[in-house]
Amino acid sequence: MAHDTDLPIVYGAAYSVYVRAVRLALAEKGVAYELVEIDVFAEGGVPDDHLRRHPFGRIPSFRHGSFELYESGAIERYIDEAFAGPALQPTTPEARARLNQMTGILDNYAYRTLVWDIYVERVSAPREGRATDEVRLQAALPKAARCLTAIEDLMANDQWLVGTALSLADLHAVPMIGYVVQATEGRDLLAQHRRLASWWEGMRRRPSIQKLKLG
Ligand SMILES: N[C@@H](CCC(=O)N[C@@H](CS)C(=O)NCC(=O)O)C(=O)O
Repeated sequence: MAHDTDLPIVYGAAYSVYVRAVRLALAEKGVAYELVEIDVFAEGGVPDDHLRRHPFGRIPSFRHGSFELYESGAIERYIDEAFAGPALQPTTPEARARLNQMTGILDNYAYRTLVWDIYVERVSAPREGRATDEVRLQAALPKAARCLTAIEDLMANDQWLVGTALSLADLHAVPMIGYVVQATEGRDLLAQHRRLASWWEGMRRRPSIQKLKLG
């Protein structure tokens, strides 16, 4: 059970896509929180105390009072429903279904391709002294294009992914798009998706996104 005075805790790392999405939801609700840094890639493996919070050893996990939760989608919905502030989920069944569909597409088809195959290969690998795997990157481009087209085809309008206001779908997508556009190929792909590019221009200016330096 959580009380109004309990400060939520996000366990994770500032670079993580899913930690970022949860932090954006907290920021947009105007909720103060603590970020406890966890190194899931530590040499000795995932720290034991984190495995107790998250049996799959991923980030983020979350605590509010005595209530503990993992899986970013569940955490984002809890944040929206447990705290005051602007609603981050639409009310109609159709728009709510779209929100679930969008986050499903992002998690199941976009995340690996945009972040690992394109951003990590083009931007992080050389930064860490490793050569880009060009075969992996080139193979990812049509898959990434399919993801962006699918998202764009479902977008509610040029401003929001679902519904008529900012929602968890936008916040779930921002960290992935924020990574892929750091690669030349990712910027080119986004430019070929006019409505999504227009959405990104609006999103990247939001204070919550600027504060985490995601835009
Ligand atoms: N389905 C999980 C995915 C979380 C996830 O994959 N997080 C990444 C960081 S963005 C992670 O923990 N990676 C560590 C690993 O793959 O071992 C969620 O939505 O919370």
